[in-house]
Amino acid sequence: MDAQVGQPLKAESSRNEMSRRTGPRIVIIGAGVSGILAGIKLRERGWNDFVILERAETLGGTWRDNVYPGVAYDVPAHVYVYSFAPNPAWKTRYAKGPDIWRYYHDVARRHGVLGHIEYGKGVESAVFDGARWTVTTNDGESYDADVVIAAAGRLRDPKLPDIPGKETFAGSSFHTARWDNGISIKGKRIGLIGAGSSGVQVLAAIAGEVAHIKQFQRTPQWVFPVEDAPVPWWKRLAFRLSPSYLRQTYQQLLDFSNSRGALAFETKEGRAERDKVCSDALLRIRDPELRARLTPDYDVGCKRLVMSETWFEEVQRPNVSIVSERIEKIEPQGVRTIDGALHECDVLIYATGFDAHAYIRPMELTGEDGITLDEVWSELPLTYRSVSIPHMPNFFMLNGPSSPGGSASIVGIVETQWAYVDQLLSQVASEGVLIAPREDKAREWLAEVRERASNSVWATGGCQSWYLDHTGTPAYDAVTLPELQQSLAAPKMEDFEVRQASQVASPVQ
Ligand code: N01
Repeated sequence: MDAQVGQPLKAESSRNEMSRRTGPRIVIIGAGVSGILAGIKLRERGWNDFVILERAETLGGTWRDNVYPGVAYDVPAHVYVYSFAPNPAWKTRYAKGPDIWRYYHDVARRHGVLGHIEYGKGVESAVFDGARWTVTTNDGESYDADVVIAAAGRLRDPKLPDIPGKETFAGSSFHTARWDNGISIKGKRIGLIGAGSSGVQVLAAIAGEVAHIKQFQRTPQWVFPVEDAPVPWWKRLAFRLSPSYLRQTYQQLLDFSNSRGALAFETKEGRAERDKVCSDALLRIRDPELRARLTPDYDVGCKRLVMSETWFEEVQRPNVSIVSERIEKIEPQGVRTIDGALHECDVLIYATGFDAHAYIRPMELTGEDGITLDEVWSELPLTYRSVSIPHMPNFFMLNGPSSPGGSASIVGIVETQWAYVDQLLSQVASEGVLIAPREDKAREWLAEVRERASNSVWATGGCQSWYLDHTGTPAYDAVTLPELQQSLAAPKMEDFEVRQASQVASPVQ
């Protein structure tokens, strides 16, 4: 009997049962942009024996978690889509968070993925028994699988700063990725810690409705002015009536996005034009003293570039203050800086970013011969081409460690990674094999990635950022999407250990 869609896939199946199934039994971890993609692609293959385990109560990853005022994506909307599901309906040039969430939900629904998702299922462990995986969730449920695909996202776990006294604050406080809509900010005194993309978007969105906002800025960020605008009705109609026009627009934006992504690892001269746009834009800050405090002392692109048009005016409102003094502690009434000043506030917002290096952890992974992920990753998160891990057979990842970074659209990256993983899955299914990368090849590849990234502006630009790992080396591959597509065009099977496992993934009928 086929597995029930949406039901736990935990039965110990016999070889006969497996041969009747439509493809290997697969567990996907996470129902964000990558996990939904994996589900769609498996269904396209006609493989329906999969479940997507999602720890939250709905899908959407980043776009479910980030609902703060002003949340939007700074990659043009018409390219922030799956290549096979263009969207003629975007209302603005840069899509707002809720519209993006609706898009991904809608695509998942149209492609029949919703019924495969089980919610409230935080994966705690995955253990390989020599043939198959057993995946266990936080409610004690177990799922057995021939293949596990981790699509757990990267900027996922909010990072709260280690500031003394946080718990003593008498007002309301929350992280931008855990925005509390039950708390009104209207007319309130706001403390906003952090000046990255989230902090800038929040400030620009709420400055007009609060009594006062103090943004605690440890390091200024370069802000690239990008102007948002509504997509006029006639253009949306044209997109709807002409799929080729919509496709052409997608392609043009993709080319633009690729060239922008590449700026992170171009020479300083190559980046000069963008640097000038950013420094010229700062001249819009009229008060020279404020302008000086908002001017970074590192290279543009070293930290993830912040993009906004409205911020330049909003930050100059009389009810906005930029506080550059270091925070000493948090007290019941507000934030105390090291100059002794107490900045009183009613609501404290942490726009302090994410733990960008957790990857699939805290999930515990035990692979062949009892080798754990902690052992394989004891020095660095060792992967082969970001999609597979030595000693972890038939375990694949999307947007895993060392995936390309920068400002490029993540969708193109995960689609490219999927096309590669898909080729390995074909072999798993047709030959009933276990596939894991060779450790020496993974080490070689990771060394190449780190060498490449060490020449990028992330490493040489003179700043600290979440791009850097604990060794101070960028944890992202400095390649463009076309380069990634080329390198992942076809797996080099000699870089993998492929062995038969008679109990595993019997050839698909
Ligand atoms: O987080 P961040 P984010 N005391 O890590 C400060 C994506 N994103 O949520 O720079 C005081 O960039 C920290 O200061 P410093 C995008 O990829 C995209 O804003 O470390 N300050 C910094 O200012 C982005 O890059 C969109 O000195 C402290 C801030 O907190 C990524 O998410 C929108 C502190 C953290 O900035 C993360 O952005 C939003 C402390 N103890 C997010 N600790 C798009 O539109 C930290 N900070 C695409």
